Amino acid sequence: MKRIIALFISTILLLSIAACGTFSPAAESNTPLEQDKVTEADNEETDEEDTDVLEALPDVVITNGDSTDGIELLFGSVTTTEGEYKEGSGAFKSAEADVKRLHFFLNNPVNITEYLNGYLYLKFCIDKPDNLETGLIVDIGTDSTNCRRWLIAKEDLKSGWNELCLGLSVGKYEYDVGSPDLTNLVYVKIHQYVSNSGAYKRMITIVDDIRVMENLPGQAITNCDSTDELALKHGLLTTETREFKEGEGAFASFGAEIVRTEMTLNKPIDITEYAGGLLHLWLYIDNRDKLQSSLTVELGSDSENCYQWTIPKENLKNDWNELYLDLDESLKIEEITYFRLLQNEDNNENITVIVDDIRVVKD
Ligand SMILES: [Ca+2]
Ligand SMILES: [Ca+2]
Repeated sequence: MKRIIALFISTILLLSIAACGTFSPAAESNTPLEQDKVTEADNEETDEEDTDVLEALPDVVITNGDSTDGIELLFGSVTTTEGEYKEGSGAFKSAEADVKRLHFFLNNPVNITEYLNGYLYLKFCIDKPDNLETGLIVDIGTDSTNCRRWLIAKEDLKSGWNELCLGLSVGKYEYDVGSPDLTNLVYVKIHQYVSNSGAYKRMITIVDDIRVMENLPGQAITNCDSTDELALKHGLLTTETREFKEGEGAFASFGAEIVRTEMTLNKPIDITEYAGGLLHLWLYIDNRDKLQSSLTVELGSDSENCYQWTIPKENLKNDWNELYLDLDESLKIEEITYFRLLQNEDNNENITVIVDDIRVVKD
């Protein structure tokens, strides 16, 4: 049997946000590479897949953090120290005990109105997330009283580098302050989310590679927004607020079930270029203690030919969990038509389990 159990599981949890990949500077290479492909295809015959690529908008880079060219930097400074940037040659760093973490204006406004179903992406490093009082606020827009705002709980940041993909559409944790002009985005500020202004603790924060992108990185298996391209054999589509993490829906399973989600895709998805990468998914569970031991995730062509991961209940929290699971290179599974999430025991307990944004990304 072509199976493995991958023990690695990391739960980078971004409560307030859509989703995010642990890919390395892949974001900056995605669009140019894909555009190259389109150009080549256009010279020959454009097939269906290439037409999809053609529709992707290029990322809008707000700053690569390498310098202050084109930027009026009001808080933070450029670091070029090895290990203190993730992309290019530098990033914006702050090491003060201050409510502000990064604040700048762009000299040349950017228009992001075509990306409002997309994502604000940034690489964010923090040495001591526990030194935040509550969390972070990320603002972009016109000025401090006219901006789109995201709230990020400190529990959803890990010590070290985090990759944040903040959904640009307005939701529970993302909303407008005033009336930001997103045709002329000039203002970016990252600051602490505090309930009362006290003495701020010292911490180091670094921000690199801030960009706006239309699509999440990697290759979607399904965004779980509809059942158009697949047969959902266990679970059902939900579009209730708070019951999805990305887009407009997710696949939910309520009550006592062993198999929580099972689907077969109408068309195989080629993941060859993601061998050795990661499977990403959002997984919600309302009460992990009602599991006897664990959940299993399967991805492949069927239950006999698949990657398989066992996730102990201790590795989950009672909320949304963002999972990144290793795609073992040696398995050589190239085409995906099958996904399943199941409990490892039948404990006859009523549990709610939801999955969203199933996607493969590069490591
Ligand atoms: Ca950089
Ligand atoms: Ca979704």
